[in-house]
Amino acid sequence: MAAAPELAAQARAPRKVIITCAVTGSIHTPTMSDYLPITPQEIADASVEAAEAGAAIIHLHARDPDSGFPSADPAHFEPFLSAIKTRSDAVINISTGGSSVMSLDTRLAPARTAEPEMCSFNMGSMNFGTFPLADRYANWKHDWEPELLAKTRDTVFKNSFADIETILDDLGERRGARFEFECYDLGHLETLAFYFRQGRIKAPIYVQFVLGVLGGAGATVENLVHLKGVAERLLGDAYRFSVLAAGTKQLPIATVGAILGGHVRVGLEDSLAMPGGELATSNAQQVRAIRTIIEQLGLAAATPDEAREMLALKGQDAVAF
Ligand code: KMH
Ligand code: ZN
Repeated sequence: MAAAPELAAQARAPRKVIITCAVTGSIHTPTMSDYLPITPQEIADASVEAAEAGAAIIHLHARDPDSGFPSADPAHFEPFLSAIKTRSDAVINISTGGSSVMSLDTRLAPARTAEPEMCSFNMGSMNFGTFPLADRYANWKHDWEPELLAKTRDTVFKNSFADIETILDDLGERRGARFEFECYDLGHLETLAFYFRQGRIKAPIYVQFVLGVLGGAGATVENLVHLKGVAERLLGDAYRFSVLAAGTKQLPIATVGAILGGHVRVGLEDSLAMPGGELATSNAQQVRAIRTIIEQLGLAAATPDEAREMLALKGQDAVAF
């Protein structure tokens, strides 16, 4: 005889949460943290360690190995792309954002060359201000650091409709890339829905709610809930969402994202710190922290292959590196 229902309660299979780790980016500069990966070896090691800690997707930028200056030169990507692919089965997600001072062609070069499973995709032009970060430092390792930060005061991060269509055609149609659609504000979701209705974006649509960038929506629970409501109305069940917050709000806001049914992104690209304000000593430390929270919520970190399944990716064998 079957046991009484309350005795037979089976633990439900935990919802799988995709953890993305963005290991270096183009926002932070070498002076800001000795833990920021700069060289190909450091970027590869940080990526593999993040994957071993539970990240299913690694989001990648490159840097000039000597100066740490943000680079979109495919030659700066190649050494770590092959290393990460050899040492882990993580999904590699190459930035098409590069840095806001780069031309679109420069930004797209690494993804056009490497043909990764995933690319980031910025869904609108915007101000992208990192100049306030300069106020925190008196001395710099490199002259370019304060200069680049100051430049963001009068730089528009350009992502016109023509730019968006170029990325859809070049990387989506022609190279089979799937996208992490970076939505910093409500209008970015409207643009995403426009191209979805045009049939140029296919479900499942992976929306990254990006909060806390100066020029986009602030890193608050209210903004996340509002943006999620807008996405629900515009995209229905065609979308999945992840949450990234810049700065010390990164883990708390990602936690709310997981509670709301989403996936999460962490990494030194967007926050050099842990919630208490102390410097994170590695990307893996942030991955371990959000993974522990996810598991405490009765959820589980998705594997790379589970992420590939959820996001309909083309597979690691279909890349060009
Ligand atoms: N740094 C994040 C706020 C990209 O690389 O294309 C957004 C980002 C964009 O990662
Ligand atoms: Zn990025």
